[in-house]
Amino acid sequence: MTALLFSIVSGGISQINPTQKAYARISSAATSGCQILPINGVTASGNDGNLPANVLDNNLNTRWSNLGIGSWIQADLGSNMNICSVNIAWYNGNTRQNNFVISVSNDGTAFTNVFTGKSSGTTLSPETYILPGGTTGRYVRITVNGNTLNNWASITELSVDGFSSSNGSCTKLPISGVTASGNDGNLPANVLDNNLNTRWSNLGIGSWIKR
Ligand SMILES: [Ca+2]
Ligand SMILES: [Ca+2]
Repeated sequence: MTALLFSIVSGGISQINPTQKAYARISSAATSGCQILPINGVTASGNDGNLPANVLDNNLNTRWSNLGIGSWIQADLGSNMNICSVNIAWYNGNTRQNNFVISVSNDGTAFTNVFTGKSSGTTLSPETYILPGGTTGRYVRITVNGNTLNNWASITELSVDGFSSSNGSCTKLPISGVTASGNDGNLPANVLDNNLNTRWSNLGIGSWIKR
């Protein structure tokens, strides 16, 4: 299921001021039960003393930093997850734009790029980057290819939205057998025979059937 998100970017739309714009985007994040996923830990290609774990402390005043094009930090979700979006708060995010790539991996070795773009350059708050529908992985890596001022990679907070694969698709579970408090000859197993013309029956308040 998808949702159409419609946003007014600046002010309203009017014939008086037709230059104001609106945009729409398709998002699966709004309806698929995406939520913040637990992150087991983070590792990075390096740091300058501002440690990777600083992106998980819910504090915009602490950061991970590393100097150099291609610096990366990656989150371990513990197991394969369906990933909806990645939220990144950038250090000095209101004064410079970062060039970056988001990639995902099942094994921590082979990564697939799922997002390439720039940060807005307008905010210190987390920005949400929506990934293509069907993105799955255990490891989420952000590779920073410099910013508009220098080649530092600096992120203050990182989180990942998604849902576990087991919640994503419900399947019918096998039932090996059923028992009941009693029956009148219409046996409990009749509820498992895919035949609407057979039934389990028992007389009495509190009659029960269980698997
Ligand atoms: Ca922080
Ligand atoms: Ca039946």
